[in-house]
Amino acid sequence: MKIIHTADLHLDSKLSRYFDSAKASQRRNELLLSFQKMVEYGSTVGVSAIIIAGDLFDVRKISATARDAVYSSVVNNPDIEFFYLRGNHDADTFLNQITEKYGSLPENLKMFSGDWTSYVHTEGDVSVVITGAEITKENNTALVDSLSLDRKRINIVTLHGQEVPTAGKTDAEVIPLPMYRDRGIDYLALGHIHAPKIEKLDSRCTYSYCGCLEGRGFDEVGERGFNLLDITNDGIKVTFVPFAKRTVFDISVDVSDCENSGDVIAAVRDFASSKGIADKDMLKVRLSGKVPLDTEFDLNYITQNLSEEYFFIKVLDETESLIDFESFAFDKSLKGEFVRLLKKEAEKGTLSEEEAADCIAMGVRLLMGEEKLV
Ligand SMILES: [Mn+2]
Repeated sequence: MKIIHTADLHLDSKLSRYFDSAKASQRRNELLLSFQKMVEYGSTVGVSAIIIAGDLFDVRKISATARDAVYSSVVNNPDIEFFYLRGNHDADTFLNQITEKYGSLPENLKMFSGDWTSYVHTEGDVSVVITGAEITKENNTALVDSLSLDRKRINIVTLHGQEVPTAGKTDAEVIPLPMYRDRGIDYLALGHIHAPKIEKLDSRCTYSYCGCLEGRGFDEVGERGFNLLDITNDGIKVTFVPFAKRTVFDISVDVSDCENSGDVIAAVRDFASSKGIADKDMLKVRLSGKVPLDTEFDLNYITQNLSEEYFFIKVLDETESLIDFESFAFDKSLKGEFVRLLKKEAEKGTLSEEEAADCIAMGVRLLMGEEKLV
């Protein structure tokens, strides 16, 4: 038996932090398409269930496009049972709207509530019990005490919340993970944390945050996808399947040897390709290293050039200025006077060496008439 474990799709995310409205709309469609393609993939490899461990939607007000596409994916795949556990981002909008528009929920869409609900899911001679409960601030600490599983069955438990080491009183949606040890769980299908992780909880149980299906911003760097469970009566094999259309990267490129903006562009390009970063990807580039004070990098020009090559790029200048004090020692200009003054302040201890270097870099750039000051 094969089961997909997915979570945190965040369909209809606004995505306005980095993208203009056209790009945000494109990316929103891509999130939806990835969901549809994952279901198609499941159908192709013979998956009999898809567990959505929360945050299918991002916002209360969902688009008709996303609503209808998700509905169609469910009804057009009657051989797959969809186990949809709502997360902190999910509202009742989707369920209410499809009930209103289509008359009822699809038969193969199984829902959960604030109490434990179990479904027996069978295919051939393999039968699993899928149990889940939606965590709220009212039930978050008591929930684990009321979990009762038949240890003779293959048990999958699904939850959406932040893993925490102990069960303290809190308003947040938390999962006191150690309390789920030795409860007869074979696989704990979690949602809420967007970075994928697969670990053992006890000798019997594997727990996993499968992560979000697509990275949306620079807090979601790295591979994204879903988990594919291969279940026999001997056990559960868990495989992470990378599936995102685009990957988000955050890289640091040493530009110490670059003399101008063109060199920086070439250095970023070389570094990105050495890391296997493709033009469809999104990247944040931190320029690092030490560059001479009189070297001028034009961040706007660099960004615009590289924007032609990647889906999205953000360039930050994190370089340090190399200041050759000797070269200013006899400089009769205002610049030389300024550097000598600050150097003296640093020697007196009025300014730390770092502060003096920052002031010198900023001041000298200003005096040289550079467009960008920071
Ligand atoms: Mn969440």
